[in-house]
Amino acid sequence: MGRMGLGGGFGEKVGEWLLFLTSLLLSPPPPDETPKGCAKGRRVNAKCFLGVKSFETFEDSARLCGAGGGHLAMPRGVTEAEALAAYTKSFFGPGNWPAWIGVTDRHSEGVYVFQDGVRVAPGDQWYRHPQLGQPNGGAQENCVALSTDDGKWWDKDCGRRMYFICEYEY
Ligand SMILES: [Ca+2]
Repeated sequence: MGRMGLGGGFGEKVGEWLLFLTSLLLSPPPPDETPKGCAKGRRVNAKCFLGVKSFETFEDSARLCGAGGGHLAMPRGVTEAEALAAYTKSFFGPGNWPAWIGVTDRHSEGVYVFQDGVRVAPGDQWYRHPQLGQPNGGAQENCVALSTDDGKWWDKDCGRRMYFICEYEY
């Protein structure tokens, strides 16, 4: 095989390569059927929790979750609360961080509701302590964060910047 032959073979290879590249560029990306948050977060029931390691106010956290098609986490009942606590401990750990969830008493002091207006059912979700028992912030603290090591709830000043947890429908 002479020089031309080699050159031709090379040209063919380049041609195949370009065809391959073109096919990559022209073929549509595979459809993303995984709801945002479910690929990386934790699924429980028909939802997925996704922790976000960015320090934001409650309002900005809610906005950021909403931008992805979800909302701040709304753990309902024991199963979801336990799943969320286990997830946040592993995701945000090591260490203990407060992280916003979608619960406030902004509209009526002492009446805690989820972001969709559903009232929080009585339970042992609050941190219990003889002196530091929660909620204890009165009108100064109207948003709820959970501590990432045990999942217990604390009322906090809504303007504080902290990690947060989004929720997406599965
Ligand atoms: Ca309050």
